[in-house]
Amino acid sequence: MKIGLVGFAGSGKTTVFNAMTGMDVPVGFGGEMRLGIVRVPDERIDKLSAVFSPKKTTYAEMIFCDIPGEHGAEKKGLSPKGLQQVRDQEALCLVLRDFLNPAIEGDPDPAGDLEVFHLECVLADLEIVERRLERAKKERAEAQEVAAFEVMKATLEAERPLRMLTREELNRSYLRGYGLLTDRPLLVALNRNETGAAEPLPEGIAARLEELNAAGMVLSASVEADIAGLDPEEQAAFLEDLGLSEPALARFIRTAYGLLDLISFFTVGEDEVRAWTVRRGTRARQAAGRIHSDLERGFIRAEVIPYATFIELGSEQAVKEAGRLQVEGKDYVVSDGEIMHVRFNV
Ligand SMILES: Nc1nc2c(ncn2[C@@H]2O[C@H](COP(=O)(O)OP(=O)(O)OP(=O)(O)O)[C@@H](O)[C@H]2O)c(=O)[nH]1
Ligand SMILES: [Mg+2]
Repeated sequence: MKIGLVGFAGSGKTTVFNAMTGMDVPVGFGGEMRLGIVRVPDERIDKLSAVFSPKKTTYAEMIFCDIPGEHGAEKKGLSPKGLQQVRDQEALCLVLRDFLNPAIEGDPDPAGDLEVFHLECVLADLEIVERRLERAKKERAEAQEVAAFEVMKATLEAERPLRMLTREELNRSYLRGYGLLTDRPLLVALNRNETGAAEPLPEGIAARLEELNAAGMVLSASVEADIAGLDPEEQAAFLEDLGLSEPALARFIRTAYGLLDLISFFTVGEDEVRAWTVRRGTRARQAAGRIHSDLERGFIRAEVIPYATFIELGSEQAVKEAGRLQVEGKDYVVSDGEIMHVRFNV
């Protein structure tokens, strides 16, 4: 999954990025867009790896993309280049500044920034949708496509994001390829000083996020930067002092998984224990395709063991002997935490 950190200049995106990825990109001024890969912590993989002692243990990954804000602009906002970079992301994390930044005039105004960002995305989408609608009409495109763009236009004109529309209201196959911004899943991270790090989201912002169908969380990029170099015990003590139970990365990943409706399944063996990420509702054959296209093409069946069953019985052999190995066909819907062996023939 590719998640883009967006927001206005000086909101703390690069600081968040460094803390999450362990990289050391200079902060305090825009710079270039950067990519960083983060390992998704998963205790289940730790345990499976302890059982199998594989040559290789592979966790799921999340790709963070740090997109610099617009500097020196009259109004705060995203640059055309920034907008283009945002279009390439699967999901967006909007970092809102809720701390005093000496380089930026005035008090922080996260609620105001949220509105500016939202409106900017709405207008950028509206421009594309209006243009496409005009052309569709001129070219006498099929009625359903015209109708879909009419729905999008009306939604955006009401300043509502496209992600609010249900599958019944909007056939998203028409919108593929346009990179519309307000259809992206949105996670808003309110970036605070350490004093506010354990406080919840202000009610006004929480309510607004619900309206926008977006998820939210509070973090303190400076706290995360401070704990990044500590060992786990020191980290825990530091966080506890601030009233926090875990680093922001863990919360961030959970929130993002929920937002994107992602689950993990596992493959195990002496060679490798590995986590794979798919959308909830993915069927066994498609899931097999994540591992290798041959497994999808030549799919015969999947042998499935829920993680809890494996832990309860302790080995694959014990699961088989207890008659608890599930043998499933191509249309079986994979659940979070299932261990899968795909039988295939190409
Ligand atoms: N006090 C405090 N300062 C922070 C926090 N997060 C970031 N900063 C500071 O704010 C300044 C800007 O941070 P950056 O991470 O560079 O901000 P950015 O969003 O990447 O900015 P651009 O890339 O220029 O758009 C730096 O001096 C950071 O040290 C925070 O949580 N608390
Ligand atoms: Mg930056």
